[in-house]
Amino acid sequence: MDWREDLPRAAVTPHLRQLRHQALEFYGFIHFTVNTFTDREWGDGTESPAVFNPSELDARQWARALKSAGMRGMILTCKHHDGFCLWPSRWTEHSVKNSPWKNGQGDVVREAAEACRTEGLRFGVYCSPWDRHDPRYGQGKAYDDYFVAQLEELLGNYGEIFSVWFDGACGEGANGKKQHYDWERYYETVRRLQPGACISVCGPDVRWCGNEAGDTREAEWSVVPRRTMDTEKIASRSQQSDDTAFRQRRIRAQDRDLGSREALRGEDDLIWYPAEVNTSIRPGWFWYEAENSRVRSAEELFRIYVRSVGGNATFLLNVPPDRRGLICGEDLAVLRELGERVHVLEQAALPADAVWSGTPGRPGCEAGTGCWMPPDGVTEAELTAQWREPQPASWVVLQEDITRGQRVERFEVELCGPDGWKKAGEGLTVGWKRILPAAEGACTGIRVRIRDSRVAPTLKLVGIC
Ligand code: FUL
Repeated sequence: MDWREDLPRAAVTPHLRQLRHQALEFYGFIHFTVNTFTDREWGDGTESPAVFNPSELDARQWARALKSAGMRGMILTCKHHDGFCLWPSRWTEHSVKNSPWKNGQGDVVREAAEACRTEGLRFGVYCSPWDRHDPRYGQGKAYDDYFVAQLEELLGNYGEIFSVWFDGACGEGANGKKQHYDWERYYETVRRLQPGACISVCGPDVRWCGNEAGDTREAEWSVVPRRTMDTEKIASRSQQSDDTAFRQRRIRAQDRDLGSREALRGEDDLIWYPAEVNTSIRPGWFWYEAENSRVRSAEELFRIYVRSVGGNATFLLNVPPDRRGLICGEDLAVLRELGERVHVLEQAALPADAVWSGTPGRPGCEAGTGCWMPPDGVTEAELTAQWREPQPASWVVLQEDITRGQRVERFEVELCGPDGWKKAGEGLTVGWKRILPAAEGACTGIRVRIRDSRVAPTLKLVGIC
């Protein structure tokens, strides 16, 4: 195929806010609300604010715990489906202001935002469109007005926000209330108040990966057809299981292939819409005493990290505080151990004396300059680095320069060990980052063979650790 046919696909690039979001790689979800005190996953909105009374809430402890795992941000469930607000909203009585916590004078959103700033994390807000408490839900504009007024509080009063997470869940069922959200108005509100924030999941900037278990795709493409983002369908997914048109739609967040050449054939409206993998450290999203013994191991979470961050997605890991308002010891230990492993991966590099050879880069984009890129028309290429002192390699880390789009479609990696060159791994996409296990004791060279690429490939990092 003539490489020029791939130009439009390779020409789709991230917005600056998406690029900054991708660079965060790993950040935490904090699910905390009345559910923490009632042992429910979905509150029904009838909970009394009186149940919300954490005895030792310490958002600094949350921030430190997330940081210890190598996370760079925190997203707080400011309002979950039950409608209870963790900040003293002017627009409802259903909030912390009517709880016994701090005699109604507290503001969890403020404490979390400040803790993030102090600990050097970015802060994001989850605000559920589905609201089971507010009577305006289902009344069209009256609810939209309420929701937008709440967004204005969250986005106007708590400093810089990096993510506004719009959940698509709705369990109203066929005979339940129907609210047709005014998404355009919600998005306009976010852009106006927080132009640097990404609108995630039911939004145009970051795509739900399609499951909540931590599963990832073998090939995760950030360039997908615009119709992948059909908010009305995503938002009502749990209401529409009987909707045949919905089931027959060719593109769903869950589909295995959203962006290969085959998937994009005939699609001429493409967008940059990168994936986020979200899952919980425990079986539930909220804390339950009974699940203290079911915290996932650092090893399992690290595997998800490698496949998500190292598979061109971001990783949002939920860590729910308990009734004290603290993250428990079990979770803290796992996060610390996970952080030690993540830290190793962040050191991936090559020895300073590495000498490059292989397909020459175009002028200004030679190997070793921070971004190698051969001339136009070169879609198969190889790049080799060799050095003197043998270096242990448990992992290989590759990165494309995604400011030039996502290009690599198939690659192989070889390492030069004591017995010469041996294949260490292979893959399809690279994108922001690809992390591959490499069981090579000590090596003196690495070779990346690009077998196929949409227009000339780029590599901004080739590293081992
Ligand atoms: C889902 C919600 O229904 C869960 O309660 C949780 O908040 C999860 C992150 O998203 O859609």
